[in-house]
Amino acid sequence: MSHLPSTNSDGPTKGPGSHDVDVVVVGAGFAGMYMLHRLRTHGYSVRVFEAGTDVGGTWYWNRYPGARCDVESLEYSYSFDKDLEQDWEWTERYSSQPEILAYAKHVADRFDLRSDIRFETRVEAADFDESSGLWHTRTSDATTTSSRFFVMATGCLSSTTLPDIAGIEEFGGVTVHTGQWPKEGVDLKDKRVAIIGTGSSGVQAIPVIAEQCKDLVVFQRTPQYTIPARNEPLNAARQADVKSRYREFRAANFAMPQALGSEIPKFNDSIHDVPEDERLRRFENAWERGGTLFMSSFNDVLVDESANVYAQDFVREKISEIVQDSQVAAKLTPEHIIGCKRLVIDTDYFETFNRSNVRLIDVSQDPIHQITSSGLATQEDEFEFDVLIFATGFDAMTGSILRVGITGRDGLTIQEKWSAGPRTYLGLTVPGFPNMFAISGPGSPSVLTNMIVSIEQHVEWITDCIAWLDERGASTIEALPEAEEDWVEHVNAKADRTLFPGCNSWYLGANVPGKTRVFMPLLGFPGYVRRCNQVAENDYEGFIVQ
Ligand code: NA7
Repeated sequence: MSHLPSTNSDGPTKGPGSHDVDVVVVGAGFAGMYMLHRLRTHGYSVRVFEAGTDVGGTWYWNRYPGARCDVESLEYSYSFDKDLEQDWEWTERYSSQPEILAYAKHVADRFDLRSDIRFETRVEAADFDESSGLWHTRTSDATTTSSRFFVMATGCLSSTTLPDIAGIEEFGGVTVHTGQWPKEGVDLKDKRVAIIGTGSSGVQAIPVIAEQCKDLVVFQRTPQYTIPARNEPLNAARQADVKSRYREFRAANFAMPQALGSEIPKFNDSIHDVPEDERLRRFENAWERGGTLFMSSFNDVLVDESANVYAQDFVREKISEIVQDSQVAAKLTPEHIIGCKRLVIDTDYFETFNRSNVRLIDVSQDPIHQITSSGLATQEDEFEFDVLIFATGFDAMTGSILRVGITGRDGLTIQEKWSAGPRTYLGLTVPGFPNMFAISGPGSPSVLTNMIVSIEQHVEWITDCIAWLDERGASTIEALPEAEEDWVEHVNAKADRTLFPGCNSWYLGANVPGKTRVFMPLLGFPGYVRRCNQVAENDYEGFIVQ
């Protein structure tokens, strides 16, 4: 238990014992914002801590040029308030970061969220005190807040990673990570720019930066399968049509495996059962339509390696058609399973390598040896530039949870508990950590779905759970070890039936040296929702309630 000074209470609290607020929430992204709103509407007092100066989470930090959502804007939005849904107007098929951040700010204004959010305040530690049954959350402003419940709403892609390259501190120009892009922007005009990394962030940023800067050198370790997004201004008639039947539209998406894309044609046949011309026609239609559901052209592209090869070949052929220099095209051509690293969607990514101011360096052949004061040296060459951009990704799904010193029952820390990889029950709770919840935690569908749909489902489940505890006068809920064991097996079994474990993706933690290789998200949203509902209906089976 912490002995630091306690903050004053923010308002009415419910339930037993004396505490500052009912619920502490970490993070004011889409998850933290809705958690706050939902708990308030149920009469709970809440305090949210947020390291940034405003709401938005992922969309607050990822301000790099070209940052855009890969879920369509009419779907990537809250569904909990009908008036909000009707009032907000999206302008593009896929929203840009500034528009999504503006939406988050609008939601914060509309529901007066900021009054319960403490900005520029980082949560450093949270301890569960067994004698009082309360959580004590210590923050960077040297205060401690007591609460009955503790909710991690820290996002799946919040904890940025930098590669371990010698001399990284030596560079004399501007160094920036795409996931921590400065609010004031970075001046790229007439600058020589280098970017390391060609995941989704790199693929989105490269075409936009190439247009702004003098010269761009792209350091690529693994070539990327990327499908055109076909972003465009949002058709007004389409927006009006969806708004006229938003409930039905949301419900149809809610029933989809990834909680999105109900109006995109799906096929439930094997790629091996269709003739070649039909196979090509479907892939071609998906390529022309744009978007991540390219993989849904057949039912086995992500489960059967020989089926997957057809999709690989299709994209490889496209790359060779688009990229004019055959040597550059060869370097840009991936060989791995398509879709097992997250499929990227782009705007003019491959086309950008036809520009005279863009150069591609394959660091799998010629690794980066050292960063210098004026640029970097690979084993065979030297490069000078003014701006160095790391698009090197995140310690995904667990990074921002493990960065907080969370201590549960019997002094067990979350770092100890997850030393061999994350283990949860329902992706929401962890045995040994009573009254703690993670929104879109490892073991939940999260990053394999439309995140906002997953967030809403989690927030509502958590709120119902807290209200249920209060109705029956209970004070704690804690997952049972055997429920966790079964859940981990279930998540692994689902992944093992697919090709997802077959390459080095951040889904597996493979991008972070030393991180245990575990497939973290759960496949299949509707089955997950059914299970969560069943657990609640059966008086929270798999939990001990006291
Ligand atoms: P990703 O998808 O993890 O991509 C990171 C990129 O950085 C990827 O191309 C990596 O290559 C590359 N990388 C990482 N370390 C190095 C070193 N040391 N040298 C060269 N290249 C390196 O992160 P993003 O930010 O692009 O996207 C994350 C998610 O955000 C995305 O999937 C969307 O959901 C939104 P690698 O492939 O590991 O060889």
